[in-house]
Amino acid sequence: MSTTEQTFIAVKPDGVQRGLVGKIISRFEDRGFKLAAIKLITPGKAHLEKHYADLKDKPFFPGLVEYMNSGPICAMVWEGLDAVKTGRVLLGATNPLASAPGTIRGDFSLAVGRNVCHGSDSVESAKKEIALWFQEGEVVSWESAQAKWIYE
Ligand code: DAT
Ligand code: MG
Repeated sequence: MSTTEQTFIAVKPDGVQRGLVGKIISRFEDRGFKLAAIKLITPGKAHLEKHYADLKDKPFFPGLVEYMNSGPICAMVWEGLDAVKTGRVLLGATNPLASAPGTIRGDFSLAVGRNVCHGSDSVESAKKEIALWFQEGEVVSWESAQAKWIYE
């Protein structure tokens, strides 16, 4: 089993404005995931349209891009065992009304269009998203002192 799977996690503009960056980081740290990259960024409309290209035909697409473009985003790469799938479990369901309490969306949000965070939905899209949001060298390879206490 690989402990080096990576996922792209972002705190959306509402999460940044609401001061949830630290709390969201803590959920991933507390679970045992390792931070591999982080930056605060306002990447602009074209970049956000590319990020959500799969959804371009949805009626909510223009509003989604406008919302994502409304303030800084905290972009991160988190690494660890089953990071993509388990990362999405930490986020909760897309619609916060269906997100379980204890998840980020289930604890901090109500509306699908203000659901505070993003997480990659597959290993393949994680690779694409990390390449879109981070330059070579911004994703750091390092060994956590905790690893031997987290993994068997
Ligand atoms: P997720 O963010 O859980 O991967 P997604 O990729 O299907 O969900 O959609 C991306 C974002 O688009 C989602 O976080 C919030 C918004 N969105 C999804 N469905 C929506 C809807 N029916 N109405 C408004 N916004 C929606
Ligand atoms: Mg998605």
